[in-house]
Amino acid sequence: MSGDIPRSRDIFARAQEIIPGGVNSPVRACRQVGCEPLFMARGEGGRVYDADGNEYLDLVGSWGPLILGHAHLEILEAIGRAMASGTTFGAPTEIEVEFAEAIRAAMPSMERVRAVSSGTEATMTALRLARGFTRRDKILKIDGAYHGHSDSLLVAAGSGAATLGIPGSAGVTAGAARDTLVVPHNDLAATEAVLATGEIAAVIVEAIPGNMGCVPPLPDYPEKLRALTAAHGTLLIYDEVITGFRVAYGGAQALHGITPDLTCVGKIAGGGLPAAAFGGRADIMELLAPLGPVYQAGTLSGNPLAMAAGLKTLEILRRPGTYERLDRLGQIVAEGWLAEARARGIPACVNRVGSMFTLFFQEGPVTDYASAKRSDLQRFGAFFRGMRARGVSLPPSQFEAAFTSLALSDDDVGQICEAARETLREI
Ligand code: KE4
Repeated sequence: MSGDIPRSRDIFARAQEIIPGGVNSPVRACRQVGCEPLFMARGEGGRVYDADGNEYLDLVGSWGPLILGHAHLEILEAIGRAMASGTTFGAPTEIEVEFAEAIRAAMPSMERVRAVSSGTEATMTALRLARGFTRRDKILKIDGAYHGHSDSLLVAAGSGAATLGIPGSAGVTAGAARDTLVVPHNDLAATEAVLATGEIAAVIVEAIPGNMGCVPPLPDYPEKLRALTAAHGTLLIYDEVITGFRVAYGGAQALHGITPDLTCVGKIAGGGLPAAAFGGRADIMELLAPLGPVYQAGTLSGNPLAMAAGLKTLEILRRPGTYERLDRLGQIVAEGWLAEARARGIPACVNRVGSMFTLFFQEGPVTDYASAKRSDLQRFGAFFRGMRARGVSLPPSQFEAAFTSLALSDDDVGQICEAARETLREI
């Protein structure tokens, strides 16, 4: 059981005096689950330790990047070696070429690759490229999908099936939202109706959504979406910031067997440091400055330390047995939780792809954002708090995916299932 958190509380009080909400990213504030955030002090393998020294088995993995766990020695050594030569040059370096080559080797659809510092930059620029290439202004996103916080993607679904976007955040202008249309996940009919206008530059999808909770595409969706976009001259953008190197070394596009026009990767690709990338068809990517008229830039793009961390992570992930192990760990936890919930007559269902999964507190099935929102958020909050009290750190939202890392042992996942058994008994 984890102990009290006086130091975390003190730091949180201080943090709130200067950082809005006391956090540098909103979801870390744990507001949906009715408790204060823990201030973490260190991580080691499959565990994190808060400022009060309490230990937690970690199923957040920094929201995906830490597929190998915390403070992996080989990654720390790779960063250390890179650091010995300096941290950034504002000039091209060889390691950026190695990184781009490794990304393309994993995902051949990425014929050309540009590195950036966050998933937001990657998706924002992929959309700008799509508009520049097709000379169309409108884009289509999926209700409940999150692609980072650029204006045209912070758009909520209006009412009805295929709707003109409305600002999903204060500060997003009607103009910025106007060119973004929104349709439900897994709804090919609504998607086709929008594409048939011939006005859509691109459809951007989370290849396997994680931001409504884990909600995989229905079996025929990827292939039909690919055909629909091609038929209407609309580019298909696979946002693989979560799924890239997570669900398979080649990402969801490898599982789906389809070739997107553009792909965005991040999180795991940076190995725990700030790096992301976008890439795709050469004829599209070569519109990018300095070759073409679509501008994009970044002071720390391709940062050598982040490249080193990302390259080492990818090297380790290529080792035999990696994804079988990740899938097994995810399966044991997800199925263990579901069995315990069912044994207690608690309405629950699980969506899982490999080592990313979500336990929804409802009968299910959960196939889109509207169905995900029918989950019992009170019960999820109680589950989150009970698991935290038993030393297991979960993403603080029903609408996020949990991740098992390679650093978890069989005993660790046994401990996680035992904590769930006890927690589900009490909620
Ligand atoms: P960043 O700008 O946060 O690096 O990436 C944005 C992004 C893009 N695409 C997908 C599919 C993503 O999931 C994300 C970011 N994910 C969130 C939560 N799942 C990161 C956590 C946070 O916002 O603090």
